[in-house]
Amino acid sequence: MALNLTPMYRKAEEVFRAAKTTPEKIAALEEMYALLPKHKASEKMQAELKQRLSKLRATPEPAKTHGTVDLWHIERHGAGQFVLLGMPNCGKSALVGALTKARVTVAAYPFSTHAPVPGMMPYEDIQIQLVDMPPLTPEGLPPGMLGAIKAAQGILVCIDLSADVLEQVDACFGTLEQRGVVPRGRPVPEGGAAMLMVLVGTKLDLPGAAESFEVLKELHADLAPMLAVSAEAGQNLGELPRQCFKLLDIVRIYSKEPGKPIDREKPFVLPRGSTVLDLAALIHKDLAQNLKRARIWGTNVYDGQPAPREHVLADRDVIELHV
Ligand SMILES: Nc1nc2c(ncn2[C@@H]2O[C@H](COP(=O)(O)OP(=O)(O)OP(=O)(O)O)[C@@H](O)[C@H]2O)c(=O)[nH]1
Ligand SMILES: [Mg+2]
Repeated sequence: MALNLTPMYRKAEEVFRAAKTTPEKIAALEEMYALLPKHKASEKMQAELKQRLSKLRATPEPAKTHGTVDLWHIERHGAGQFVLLGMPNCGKSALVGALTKARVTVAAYPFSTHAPVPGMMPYEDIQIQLVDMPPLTPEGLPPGMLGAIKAAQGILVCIDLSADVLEQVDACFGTLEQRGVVPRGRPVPEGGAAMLMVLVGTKLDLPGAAESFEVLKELHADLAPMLAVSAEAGQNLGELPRQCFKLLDIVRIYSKEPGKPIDREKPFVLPRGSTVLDLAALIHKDLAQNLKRARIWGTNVYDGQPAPREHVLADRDVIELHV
């Protein structure tokens, strides 16, 4: 059987030949892979392309330190940062695309994401940062990726519910554990990191997905909190930010200037257990030093009750600080 390569494929091949840098070569090879007719006669070529891609990904451009941006450094924004990890093609980018305004690449072929892409996911009146990541592979992680994972607070471990779920769970959690990344609450190996983790079953709209999710819940209930979603059908997407918020264990506090209305636009976000003094310090260090008294509107208090500096704040409390 002939390969029947299309003119578009030939064009992508030309682009590959002209490519100078590794990312350019990777992008061109991905295009070639996407445009290669998928049939029996092209199987050898598909395998070759995949092999060339893995090789290129394993030998990225040398890290540049001067005047360039470190791709793997994702500045934290919002109330918390979660990275999405999972096997190739499991639906990470589609999920980030559905929950944020980030410009992600969603593609029917594996390895379509090769650098982190951050986006902000709204939850009620705050935002939580999601970071789309390249896939985990048996060959290992690209240099820089482990650092980016550990720098986040949490991981959304994405498991494609339309594929072999148990295999993916072993591969994903195994890859992380080998590198010292464990769920919070477990002993942390030296140099490792304890992280918030959620197991997110993806592609819930596909046949058999709901049943696979039940299997996961039955066999791996102790691994991490779990939820099943579909980025494409929009199933359960509201549950994901709620779960992230719950795990972050934070409180939202609104400030009120004396004699002025409450600023409900942008809450301050603090770890649960924070006090009035912590809030003052977060707003400005001088404010903490000069704080004379505070009043509080919220949970388990009467409106405008005086609050001592060590008063522990509850989610959605309103605080008026006097200096
Ligand atoms: N039916 C269905 N298909 C989905 C869903 N989410 C993603 N897909 C499809 O799965 C394929 C892979 O999606 P991506 O989001 O690119 O997967 P990825 O995990 O980012 O892939 P890599 O970046 O290569 O690791 C695409 O063809 C998507 O259209 C979903 O919820 N339902
Ligand atoms: Mg992707």
